Amino acid sequence: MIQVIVNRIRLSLCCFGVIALCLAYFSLSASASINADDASPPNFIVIFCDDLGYGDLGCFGSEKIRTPRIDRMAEEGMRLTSFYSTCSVCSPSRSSLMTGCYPRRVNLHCNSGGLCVLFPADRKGLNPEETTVAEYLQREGYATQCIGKWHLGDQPEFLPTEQGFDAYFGIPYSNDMGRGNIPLPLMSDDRVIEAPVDQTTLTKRYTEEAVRFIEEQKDGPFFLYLPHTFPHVPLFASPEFAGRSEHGKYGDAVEEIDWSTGEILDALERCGIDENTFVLFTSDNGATRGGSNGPLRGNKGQTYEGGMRVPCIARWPGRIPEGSVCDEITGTLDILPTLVRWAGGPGSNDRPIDGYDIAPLLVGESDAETPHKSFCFYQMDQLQALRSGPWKLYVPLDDKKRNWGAPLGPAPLELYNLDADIGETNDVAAENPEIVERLLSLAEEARAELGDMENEGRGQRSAAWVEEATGRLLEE
Ligand SMILES: [Ca+2]
Repeated sequence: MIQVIVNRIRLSLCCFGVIALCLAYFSLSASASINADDASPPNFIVIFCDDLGYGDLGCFGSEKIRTPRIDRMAEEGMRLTSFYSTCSVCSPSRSSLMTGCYPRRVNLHCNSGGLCVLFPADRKGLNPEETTVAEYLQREGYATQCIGKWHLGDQPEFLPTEQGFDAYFGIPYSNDMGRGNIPLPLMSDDRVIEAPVDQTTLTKRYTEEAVRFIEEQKDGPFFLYLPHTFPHVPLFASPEFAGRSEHGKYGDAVEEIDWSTGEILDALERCGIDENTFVLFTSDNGATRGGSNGPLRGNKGQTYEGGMRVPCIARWPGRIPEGSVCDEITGTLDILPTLVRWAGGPGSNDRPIDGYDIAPLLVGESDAETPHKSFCFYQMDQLQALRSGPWKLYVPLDDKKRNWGAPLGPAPLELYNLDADIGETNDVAAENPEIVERLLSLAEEARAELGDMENEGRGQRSAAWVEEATGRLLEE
């Protein structure tokens, strides 16, 4: 009984009876002790697609894209149908997966020039003083590897090997960011090994690296973070997949990711570690118009559901109930506290975070509910919406921001019941004044903690900047 958990950390920082909205210490529940009988802590694999939409997998309703391996993964595990990324674009979303915090808390909601993502040779990056999920797991003796697209800073100080990963293989930012004088680099740890990278074989090479890592580390414990390059544009696939999908190049890229997922699951079985490995498959934000967000409104780049609610599948044979569905509010914020607790890590975090341990939901405890009293939807520095239970409120705005181009002008208050109206088509604000009032007060709590526009929140921390940034180039 190595990991019997006895203490319970309060979920929120309470002051004068006011429950802070977003400030969470690792919550610890009885179910966190589910691996109490195991001699070794579990392995973790997080497969993180880039711009994969809510409707782009067979098990989430796609009729065009064939994803038999991911569909089988869902049959063997759980589909999480109200799982959110914290932003509709890459860098902010990834900052949350790594830190368990909303992007504004760690100041990754915009780049050094106020744009919505980091760019090559950006002076800004994820502050090395933040404790990433990989760093927590390293402390617990995990082997850690990042394979794929990083996008949390390309300066040497910000690379994965400085943020808790023993090794790194991948591209440091988006695959459309290759420039004439800085061709898109493929990196091994902190060195460029190919530039421009041959993107057609990226998914295949990521998969080979992942399988090699699993085989080498099969005695565990390990943490594999696999942030795929696709289906972000421009789209590429290996010759074996190019031209195969009914859904064009987009479908080809997703079907190769499906193959990749199967290779990884097969490797777990081959190594005899299937039942001691938790695998999570999800996306960093919703699809562009090239993909599908299923029944959801909007696309990547928006705070509508289609921009931030993402497909998610969790699998851990013997622990996560087969063929189950969880529609409670969960998200990338929760990955860090959940994995760290399962690893037997500390019951409190180094700094305040916004995520919660969602183990009770994942193992299918019958009375488990979302620990999120509310969930915030920010567009860069602007709080635009908030969900609590089935209700999603768009706060009234003088000038609604978007990622690119001029703001959209005034936006009215709107309220949707997502249980009855997942497509956000029927504004029910007028009929529900008390709910509007309650969600507006939750928005005030979020603003006080995380800030809004030029107003700083009391819980915000700093990103990190270098004096002078350089591009990642092949060494001559
Ligand atoms: Ca993305």
